[in-house]
Amino acid sequence: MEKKELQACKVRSAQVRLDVLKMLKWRRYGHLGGAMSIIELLSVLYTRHLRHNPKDPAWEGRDYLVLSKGHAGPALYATLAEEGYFDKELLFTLNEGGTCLPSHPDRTKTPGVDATTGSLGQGTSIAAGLGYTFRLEKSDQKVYLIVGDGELNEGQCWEAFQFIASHNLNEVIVFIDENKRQLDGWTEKIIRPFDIAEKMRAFGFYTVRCDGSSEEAIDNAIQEVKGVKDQAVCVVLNTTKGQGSPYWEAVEDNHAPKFNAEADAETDKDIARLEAWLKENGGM
Ligand SMILES: Cc1ncc(C[n+]2csc(CCOP(=O)(O)OP(=O)(O)O)c2C)c(N)n1
Ligand SMILES: [Mg+2]
Repeated sequence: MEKKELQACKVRSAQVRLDVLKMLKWRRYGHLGGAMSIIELLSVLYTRHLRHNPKDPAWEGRDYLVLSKGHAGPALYATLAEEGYFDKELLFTLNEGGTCLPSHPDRTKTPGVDATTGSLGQGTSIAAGLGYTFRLEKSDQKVYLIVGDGELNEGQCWEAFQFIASHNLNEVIVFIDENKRQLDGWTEKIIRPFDIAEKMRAFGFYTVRCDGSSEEAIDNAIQEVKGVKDQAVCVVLNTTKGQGSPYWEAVEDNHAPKFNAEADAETDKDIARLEAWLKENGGM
């Protein structure tokens, strides 16, 4: 990736992280940890890979983004707002009655949302079905599927993965956000995940690992798997729950925290730091 493009991705990540923090602080609670850990991935996908048209969200030739870990909706919404799908002010209606931005994505409510998700596991089957359709239609469209590491506890993921691998369905690119925590703690302590990349390889996937906090590493991983022929592909991202906020990374229960005075003060520090960085880097 050229320096200028990398910088554009980093600016996008900072802007989305800023908006996610502002939204959740305003809302007083929300799925912060798992939203923060996919921001760099979304930045790379939307600025460099996804074929889509914010002016025509229902364009039939588009690539699809399936956020199977639907609780990370705020990160997707902030990204879609940056892309111009809707006005940024709408971010501050998150999860309110009548909003078009429910806490979990709903394809009937939000321009740019391609799949209704939130019941963990189900997005993997949706993506498999979309990918198979593109195969049957001989279309070069792609599905970018984002799955959580705790979500892998759902057996449905493995049924869908087996289908994807069995059909060498690399129309679907599977991303696993290995942030090492799920709803109520460390995945290692709740149900041992073992080596996720090795499990995907055993299922027949060409699998690469990358640093999920580095836009450059993510882009390199995507370029690599896009070059693979006749095999299903997967990228396992090494991330941190709460990524990009020293305070929230350190909070033990950062899955869906409620804001209090301490959280407000610490989040304000993150917001000030991100705003200053964006000013220096031409993002604001
Ligand atoms: C079928 C189903 N069971 C339980 C839940 C409740 N739930 C929401 S998020 C979550 C944890 C998911 O962990 P992970 O995939 O690691 O998410 P992340 O760390 O990215 O936030 C759970 C159990 C759900 N949404 N769907
Ligand atoms: Mg997780």
